[in-house]
Amino acid sequence: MFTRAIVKKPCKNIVKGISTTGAEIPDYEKALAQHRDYILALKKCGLEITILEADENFPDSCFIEDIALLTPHCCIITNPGAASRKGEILGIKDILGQFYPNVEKIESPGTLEAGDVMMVGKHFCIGLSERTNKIGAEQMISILKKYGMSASTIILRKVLHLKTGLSYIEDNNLIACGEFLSIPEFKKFKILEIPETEAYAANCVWINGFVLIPKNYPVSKEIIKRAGYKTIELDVSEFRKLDGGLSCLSLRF
Ligand code: CIR
Repeated sequence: MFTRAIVKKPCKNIVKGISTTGAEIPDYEKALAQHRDYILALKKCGLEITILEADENFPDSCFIEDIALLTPHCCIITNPGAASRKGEILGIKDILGQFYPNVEKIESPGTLEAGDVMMVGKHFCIGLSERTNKIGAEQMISILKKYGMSASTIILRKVLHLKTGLSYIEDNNLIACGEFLSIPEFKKFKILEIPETEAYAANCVWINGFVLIPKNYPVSKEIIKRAGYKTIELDVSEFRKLDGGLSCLSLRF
């Protein structure tokens, strides 16, 4: 169960955020409204929310998931691989320190973005990506071990972050799409396969029995409902324009 979440409001400079396609610029006002609805959904799932103010210095800073990993036993501030995102961690130590007695840190030359980390109980899968390197993953593994947890790595081929194409929704159910469908390590899970045409919906979030899913992905919604979950649909079109999904918008713990 989760009891809390931390979110960060989108800033006006979100229009300058990193995008692999660059095809569409997010609409700031719309992003703000979508972010407000996201917060309401987290509240509906029973979470108490800490809302951080927007920071115009960091266009991608609303994707707060990437800058820390919050576990039941410790929290770890990351070292984002994207140059424009490295400074997003400034100030986060004081905030996390309000909730965690020990705050750990990934150090250069290690890089890691927590969108590449998926929690499965006491085990963590870490994606090696353009943002998360081997040194960063090794640092993360040894910190987790120190607190009685374990981790393993998976090499990403196509997607930005591990959780772009993968979401663990508890009870041995793993939502997966594309390159993650054939990974031997995941054979032990019940795989809920998201079709390539709805790949964006593979990034969803389990919170206390609810699954937050992006709006307008009917096949995925049906698959998740049939697996026994209550779903909450959210429009995150403006964040999608920057390759961001539902999980990226909060730190849940
Ligand atoms: C970036 O490229 O870093 C942002 N535009 C999107 C980050 C999305 N975060 C995530 O998937 N965990």
